[in-house]
Amino acid sequence: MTSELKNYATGTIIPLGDGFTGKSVLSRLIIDPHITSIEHGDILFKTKKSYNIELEFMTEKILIGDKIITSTPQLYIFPGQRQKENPHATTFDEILDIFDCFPALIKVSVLLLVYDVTNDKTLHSLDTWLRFAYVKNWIFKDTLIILVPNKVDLERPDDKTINQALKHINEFAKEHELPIEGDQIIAIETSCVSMEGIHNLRDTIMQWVAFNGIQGVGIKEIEEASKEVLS
Ligand SMILES: Nc1nc2c(ncn2[C@@H]2O[C@H](COP(=O)(O)OP(=O)(O)OP(=O)(O)O)[C@@H](O)[C@H]2O)c(=O)[nH]1
Ligand SMILES: [Mg+2]
Repeated sequence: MTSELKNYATGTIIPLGDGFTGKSVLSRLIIDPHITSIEHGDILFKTKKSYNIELEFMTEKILIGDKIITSTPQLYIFPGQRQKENPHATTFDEILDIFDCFPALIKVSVLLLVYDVTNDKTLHSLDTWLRFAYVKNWIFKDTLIILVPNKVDLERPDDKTINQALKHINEFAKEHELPIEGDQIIAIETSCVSMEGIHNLRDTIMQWVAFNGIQGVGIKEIEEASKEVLS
């Protein structure tokens, strides 16, 4: 059989956080950080408030030991809006009710807890968002939780705030007996304007899914195996 095997890994990524914290823009930038300044401007200024689920994916070949893994994280981006503003504006809960049946929403590889560093309320809301992920049973032994202080171009978050938030998530995980270790809770500061942290966030997700995502072996190996059987 050929040594050129194709190995795949996939995983679900869910950004959670209040409206206007930057979930949609951030997701669009991490799937393709190598964009022109015009495309960057379009993403920043033309991304509309979400009223529906947004689906994105990114794919990259990652070398792990002597194996090349094709890592394909899939992003499911929900609206952050929880209150009904008007009869036509769909909320997070309404959208989730519709898509709850997605098999991909059973276990989450990477949970992004996104807040806006210029708005403390969005930081405090993360407790509710984390509770929500817990109630949905999204967090399992292979989940990485990334706290994402976003919009750091506007204001520098202090380390104390970030460490307290990480401590809070850690304590929540212990209290609720979540099957994750302390090193599965990290923080990556980002700015969708200066692009600070965006490549790091993308690489961290890619690597995590390559190592810990749902693994599969591709057609190439199956083809070669069936040729062997037939010969
Ligand atoms: N200055 C600054 N603005 C940002 C940053 N990230 C996002 N924004 C802006 O913040 C606004 C909200 O971004 P979205 O990505 O639509 O926010 P969202 O979390 O998806 O909001 P909902 O769809 O309502 O849940 C947009 O005007 C973005 O251009 C950032 O890092 N810095
Ligand atoms: Mg959005």
